[in-house]
Amino acid sequence: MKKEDFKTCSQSGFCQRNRAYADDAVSAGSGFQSPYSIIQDSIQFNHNSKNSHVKAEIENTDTKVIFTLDVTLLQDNTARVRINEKSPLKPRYDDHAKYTLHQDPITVAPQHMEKDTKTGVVTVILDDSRKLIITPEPFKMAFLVNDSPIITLNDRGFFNFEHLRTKENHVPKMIKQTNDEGVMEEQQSELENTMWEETFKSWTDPKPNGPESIALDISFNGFSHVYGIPEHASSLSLKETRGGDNAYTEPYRLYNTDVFEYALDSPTSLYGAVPFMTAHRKDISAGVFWMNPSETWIDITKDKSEKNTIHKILDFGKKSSDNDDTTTQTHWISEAGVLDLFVFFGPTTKDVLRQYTTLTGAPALPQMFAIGYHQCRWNYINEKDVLDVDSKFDENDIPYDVIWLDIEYTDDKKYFTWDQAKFPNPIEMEKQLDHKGRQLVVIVDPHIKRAHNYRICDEAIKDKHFVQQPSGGDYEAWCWPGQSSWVDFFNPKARNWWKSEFTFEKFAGTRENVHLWNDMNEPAIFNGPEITMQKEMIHHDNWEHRVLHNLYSLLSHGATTDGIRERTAIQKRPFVLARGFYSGVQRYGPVWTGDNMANWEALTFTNPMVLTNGMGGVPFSGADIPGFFNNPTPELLVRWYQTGVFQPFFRAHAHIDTKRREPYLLDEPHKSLTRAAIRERYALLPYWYSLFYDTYKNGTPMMRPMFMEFPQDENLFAMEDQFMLGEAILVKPITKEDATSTEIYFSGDQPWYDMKTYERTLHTGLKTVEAPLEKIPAYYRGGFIVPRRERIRRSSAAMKLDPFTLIIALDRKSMAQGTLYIDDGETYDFQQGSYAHTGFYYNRGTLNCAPLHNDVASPAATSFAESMKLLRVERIHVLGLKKKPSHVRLISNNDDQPQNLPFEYDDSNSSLMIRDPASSVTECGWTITIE
Ligand code: NBV
Repeated sequence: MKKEDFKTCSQSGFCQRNRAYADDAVSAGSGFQSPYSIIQDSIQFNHNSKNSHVKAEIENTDTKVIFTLDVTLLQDNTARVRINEKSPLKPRYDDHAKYTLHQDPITVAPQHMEKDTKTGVVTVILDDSRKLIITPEPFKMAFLVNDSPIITLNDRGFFNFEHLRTKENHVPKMIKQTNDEGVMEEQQSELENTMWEETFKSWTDPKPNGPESIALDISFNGFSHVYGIPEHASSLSLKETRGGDNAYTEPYRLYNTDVFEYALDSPTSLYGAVPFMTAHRKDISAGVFWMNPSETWIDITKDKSEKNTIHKILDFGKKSSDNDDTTTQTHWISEAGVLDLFVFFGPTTKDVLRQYTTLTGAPALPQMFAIGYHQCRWNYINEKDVLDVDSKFDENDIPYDVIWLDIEYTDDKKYFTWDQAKFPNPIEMEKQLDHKGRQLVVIVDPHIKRAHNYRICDEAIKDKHFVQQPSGGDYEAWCWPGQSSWVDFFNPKARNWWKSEFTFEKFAGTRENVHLWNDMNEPAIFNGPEITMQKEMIHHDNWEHRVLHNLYSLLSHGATTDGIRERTAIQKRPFVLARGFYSGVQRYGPVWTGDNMANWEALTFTNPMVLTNGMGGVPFSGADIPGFFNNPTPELLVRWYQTGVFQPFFRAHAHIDTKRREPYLLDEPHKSLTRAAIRERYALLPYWYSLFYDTYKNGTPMMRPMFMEFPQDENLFAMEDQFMLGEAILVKPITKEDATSTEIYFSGDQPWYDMKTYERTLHTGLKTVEAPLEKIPAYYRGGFIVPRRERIRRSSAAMKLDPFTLIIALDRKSMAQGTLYIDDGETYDFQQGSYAHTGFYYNRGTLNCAPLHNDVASPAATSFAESMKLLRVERIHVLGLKKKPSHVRLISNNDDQPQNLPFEYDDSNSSLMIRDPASSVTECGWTITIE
C-alpha cells in the first residue's frame, strides 16, 4: 500500500482538531468541564400514546450557540438521539436517513418520563430493567440496564459540534507560546490553518463552509471488547488506537476508498463504511449506530481503572457482577452533517443485530445460484473463452453456477456496450450457459467515458445526470475509460435513468441469466485526492460531496439493484455485487473485500474481515479466492478454497496479470482437493440457504463469531481464526503454510462431530487435531440437525429436485433439532407465503418434523408444500448413537403399518446410517423410530 496517498488523522483538519480537543480535556483532568449544557427551561416532553420525544436545547456556554436535542424511543429496545444546530447559517446535511434507513423508525412510548425540578436530570424509563438518564450540566446521557450504565455519552466531555460560521465571524483559537526571544506571546493555534482551506499532497480543498465537524465520546462501561465498523483489514475484536498493548496509532477511519494493495492489520479505511459498533461482555451486548455518511474517524481506548466518571458523578449504584472493570471508550469524529445516533440495548449480540437491521433493512434473501460457486477472472477474453471454461468445469466434474466478465468485455470501457469483435453474439453465449442452469455476471462501473456518440454519455450530459463542479459544468476526471464523469445517484432523475438502462432493450446483449457487478463505486478516481472525488464537488440539491461521500456507494448499488429487479415482468431477486458500501447495503446484495493478495497473511485476514462485515450488518460477503494479485502456490489455493466453502460469498477471481488458475488446471492432488472443497459447498447449500433465510428474518449473520453462540465464554471474545456457520457447524480454516495439524477451541459441554469421519469429541478448551491438506477442520455441533444434498451435479439449478440427507448430531441427552427452508430459489413469491420451513426434531430415538411456516394453512403455503411434497429425505446419519439399534421404523400418519427401514451401524464412530426413509420434507406426517 502507498501509505502516503492516504491521510492520517493529523493530515485531516477536523480529525486533528477533535483529537486535540480530546487531549486538552484529558490533560486538564478534573479542571475540564464540557461547555455544552442543557437549558433547563427548554426541556419538554412531547408525549402521546404512540410516541414521545424528549426535546431540549443545548447551549455551548463558550460560544453561546444553541443546539436542539431530540431523544426518542423506538420499538425493540432502541433509542435515537439527534442533535442539530438550532439556527444554522444554512441547512446542515440531514437527508442521510431517507437513504440509509429502510423505513421511518417506529417510535414507542416509555413507561415513564420525569424531570427532577432541582437538578434538571431527565429520566426516561423504558421498562422494568432499562432506562436512560440525561444530565444537563454538562450535557451527558447514560443508558442503563438494571441501574448500571452500559453506554454513556459525553462522559469524557469530547462532545464538540462545530457550528457553521462565516470566516469574518470566526474567533480563532489562540495559544500562548514562547517566541524565539523567550517572550511569552499569543499566537493562533496551528489547528486554525486547516479551518478554511486544507491541502493534501497536490490537492487543495477549498472548504467553502469552513469547520463543521461533529464529535462525541461514547463509553461502553464494563466492556473489554467492541466489534464492527467495517471495513478495515483488522482484527475481529477492535484494537485500541491511542496507547495500550498492540495498539494502532491512528483511529479507525471510515471513508470509502480504493486502496491499492491494502495493508493488513491496519485501521486505514477501505472500500466500505458502516458506522455501527457492538460491545459484548458475558451478561450483555449493546450497540451504537452513528448514522453519518461523511468522512469519520473512531478512536478506541480501554480504561482499566476503577469506576468511570459517570458512576462517580451520578452514583448510579451497583455494577453488574459479570462485567469486568474495563471500559471501552470510543471517540467518534465526523466531518459534517448532524448528530444522529441510535443506541441498541440488546441484550444479546443477535438482538443488537436484529435491532440494527430492523432500522437499516433486512438482509436480502439471494437467489439460490448466488450462494453457489462463482468463477471470475479479469478477464475471460471472448465468447469462446467463456464457453471453454464452462465446458472444462463439466469435463472435470466440478460444479459451478456463475461465470463473470470484467471490464474488457466492453467496447473501450463504455459500459452497457459489448466489444463486438470479442463478443459478437452474447445472447447466444448466455443461452448456452442458461441451458446448463448457469448465470453470467457483467461489470458496470459508475464512471462514464466522455465520448461522442456514446449514448449513455450523450444522454447523461443532456439530462444533467453527472456530478457537477462547484463552478458549474460536469465534473470530469480520470478512470479506466480515460476522461470520465460520474453519475449523480442523489439526483432522482439520474437514478431512474440509470435503472432504466438495465432493461433488456437498452442493455442489448443481456437476458435474464445476466446479473451485475458494480466496481469502483467508492467512487474510485485515479487522479482524485486519495483516489476518490474532491469533496467540494456538487450533488443534487447543491450538496457537497463532503457531506455524503460514503452514501455514494450505497446509492449506486441500490440503483443498479432496482434496475435489475425491475427489468422483468415477474420480478426476480437481483444479484448485484458491489465493492464500496455503507449501512443499508445488506438490502441490496453482496460485497467483497476487494483487491487482496495471494498470500497466507491475506487468507488469514479473510476470517476477521468477513466476520466483521457480519457484525456490521453486512452478512453476505467474501474475499477473492485465492487472492487477486500474484500467483498462489497450489497449497495456498487449496486452503483458500477450503476456507471459502464456509464464507458466504464464494467467488474465485484473479488479476489480469496472473496465470490462469481455474481449478481444473491444477495438478493432482490439488485438483481433486479443490473439486472436493467446491462439492462440499454444494452439499451444504440447503443448510446455507436456510441460514440466509434466518438472516433475512433476524439479521443474524450466517458466518458468525464463536462468542455469538457461546456468549458466556470469555476465551472466545477475541477469537477470529475459527467461527460458527449458523448454530450447527464449527470451522477452523487452515491459513498456515505446511500445516498438518491445528488447535481448535471447543466451547460448551456438548459433543462435537468431525464432519468427515463423524468421530465424536467431548472436550472443552483447546485440542490439537489433524489437518493434512485434504482436511478442512470442521465439526457438527451436538444438539443440531444439518440438511445436505449429496448428489453431485453441475450447478445448483440441477439440484433443485434432489433429495436430502439429514445429519443428526446428538447432544448428551440424545436430542437434536434443525431446520430446512425451501422456496422457488428466485422470485419474491416467498414473501407471499410460497415456501416451506420445516423443523426437524430428534428426541431419544424418535425423529419427526413440524412446519415452522408462519401461516401454514394459507393457500400459498399449502400449495407450495403440495407442489414440493415429493422432495424427500434419502438418507439420515445419526451421530453419537451409543449402541446399534435392532429396528428402525417409519410410521406414516396415513398408514398405521410401520415400515422397517434398512440401516447400517458403524461401531468405530457410533454412527447410524438410515437408508431411503423417503419421508417428505414439506409434509410432516411421519415419524421415524430407532429402537
Ligand atoms: O475491473 C478490474 C478490477 C477488478 O478485477 C477488481 O475486482 C476490482 O476490485 N478493478 C478492481 C479495477 C482495478 C484493479 C487494479
